[in-house]
Amino acid sequence: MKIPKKKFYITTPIYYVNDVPHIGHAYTTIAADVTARYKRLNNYKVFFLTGTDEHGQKVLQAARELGIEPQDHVDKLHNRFKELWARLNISNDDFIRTTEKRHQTLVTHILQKLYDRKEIYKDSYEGWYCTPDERFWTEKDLVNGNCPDCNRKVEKIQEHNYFFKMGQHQDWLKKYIKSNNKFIQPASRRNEVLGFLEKPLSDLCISRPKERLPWGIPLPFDESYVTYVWFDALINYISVHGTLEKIESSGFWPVNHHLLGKDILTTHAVYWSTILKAIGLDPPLNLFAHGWWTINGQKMSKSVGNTVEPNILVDQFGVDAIRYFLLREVPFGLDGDFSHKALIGRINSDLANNLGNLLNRTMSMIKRYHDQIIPEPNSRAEDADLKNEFKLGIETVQKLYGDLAYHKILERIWLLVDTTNKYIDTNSPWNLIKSESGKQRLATVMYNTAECIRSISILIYPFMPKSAETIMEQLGIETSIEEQGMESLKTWGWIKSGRNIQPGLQLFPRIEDKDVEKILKSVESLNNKDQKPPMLIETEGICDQILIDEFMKVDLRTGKIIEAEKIKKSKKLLKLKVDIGTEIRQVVAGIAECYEPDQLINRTVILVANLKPVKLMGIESQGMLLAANNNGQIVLAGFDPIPNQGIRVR
Ligand code: ME8
Repeated sequence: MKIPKKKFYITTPIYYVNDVPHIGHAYTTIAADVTARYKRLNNYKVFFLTGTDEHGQKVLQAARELGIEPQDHVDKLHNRFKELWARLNISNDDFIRTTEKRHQTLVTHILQKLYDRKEIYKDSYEGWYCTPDERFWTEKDLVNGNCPDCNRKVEKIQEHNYFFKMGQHQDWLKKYIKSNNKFIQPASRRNEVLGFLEKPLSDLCISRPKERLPWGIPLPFDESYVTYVWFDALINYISVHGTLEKIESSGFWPVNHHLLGKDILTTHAVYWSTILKAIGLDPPLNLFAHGWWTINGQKMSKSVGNTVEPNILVDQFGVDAIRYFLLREVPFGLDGDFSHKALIGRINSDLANNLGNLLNRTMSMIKRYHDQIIPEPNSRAEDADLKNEFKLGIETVQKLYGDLAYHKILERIWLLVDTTNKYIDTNSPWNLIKSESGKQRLATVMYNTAECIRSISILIYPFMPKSAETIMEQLGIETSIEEQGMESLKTWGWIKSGRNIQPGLQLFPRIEDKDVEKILKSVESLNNKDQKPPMLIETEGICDQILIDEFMKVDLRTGKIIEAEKIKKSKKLLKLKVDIGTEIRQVVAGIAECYEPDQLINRTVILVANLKPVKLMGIESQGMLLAANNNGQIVLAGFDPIPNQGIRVR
């Protein structure tokens, strides 16, 4: 009989869809991916969830500024996260969006259930409201009259709202935290939450009047309100599993780890745990609040223009180097300062010199001494110390996963890399080859080295999946890493003799000193380049390759501008009429800062003719003009000589 797999559930926060994804978001998501992959190696059935938080004031405001519907706005924006996760090799099992029906249905159901059970009530409320954070504060919470979280101005608001009876769960929550050491990690953060719970816990305002904020999930019992964005967002962790009944029977609740940054620990530890208590679900088994990445000691922010863009890092250094660096450099739970120099240092020392060099020298020795074939060991009893070192190392790594101590796990794995390099040096295969008795020993040494490298490759797989797979390919092993699993490390000697190895390219090429300055200048300037708000960002690198038929789906036509006028209240947009031979198209183009309407009449342009129409500032746009953004100067694409209208451009 097949034994059902044990289940394991891990999540990241759902990120605000409006933000441009940066290394902070990548950090949490990579950390969750590492644990998800590790658990799969241990034969667990894993559910790994990430997604986007799509309601709230900021999304509405941004969509209004662009003159588009908020739903169209989020439909576009969430892809930036999805695309980045694919690029970073994130193995999430689902991606939830709070504007999806499956999510909204459960939020509505929970609200109605709590309302029917009188856990939600209406009251008049006066408080200080921070619009960017979408949070109410009391007078005593304010710091110098500003929001205690973001230090921005707050407004005094008085209105009727709905409240969730959170305060009644305070004693239960305190007791729960105190009696479950691992519920909140690290311990310092746990103490902070306990400190917060020393003050009386007020009830949670869970509504916003629709007239002030129409973009949210309507309250089922009062349509003139929408749900507070945090009450809505937290439910994502269970809405992904369907109804409350399905969640209980799914085997994925309680969640094993909610990974999050320290910024959102209170909302998870206090709001989320008490909401779960009220609806009768168990609290999460663990909330891990990691530290904060800064850049030169400063908070990353679009307005300062200092966010570190993961795509630029990947273009320059490769995915696995980034994954490795983020988790190796700073203990999970502590703050860290990002520096490209430190990243290059780690690539050169840990990846190129230690691991890369171990693989290269082993491959070249097996090639030279054993015709590229993993030899049969002369004795399977020798080298007990080496085998013991690996056994201990693997056991320690397994224990360290319990506390998500990623940097220690990597440190411990690299001790095994050092052990293997030392084993080679001590045995000096280059001397063993010189005598007949030496050759006997050589076979054992090369076999054991290959097995060490296989073990290391499995251990690094959660952190650097592509590199681990490449190592397996070079060792000539076809069985996938997940199939080999941690189980295959229990006894020494899984690797079979007689396999043909496939030496390949260097895994981690060294970054030469002479190139460092150039690389640093290039990544730093790309990062700082005119960091623009969403939708106006240009991709700097060449996009992924596509096939010709994918390109041919874009219908590009020549067209002549026959009318052009400014749009009231818009600095950027012009309304154009473009003749494309068979019809006249109305196009709203963001070129007003670079072209006067009169200049455009009779100009021949290239129009994307099969783009779904959208509304910009309430005006329908039936196509898009091709243009280049030359350091902020928009230049329309054109022809010389000028062709007729309506011709297809390829
Ligand atoms: O808070 N260093 O979304 P968010 C480390 N939608 N981690 C960072 C970071 C940094 N500088 N910046 C961001 C929200 N993060 C809500 C969550 S969950 C139900 C709703 C990571 O887009 C870190 O995980 O502001 C942090 O908690 C999260 O991004 C905040 O993402």
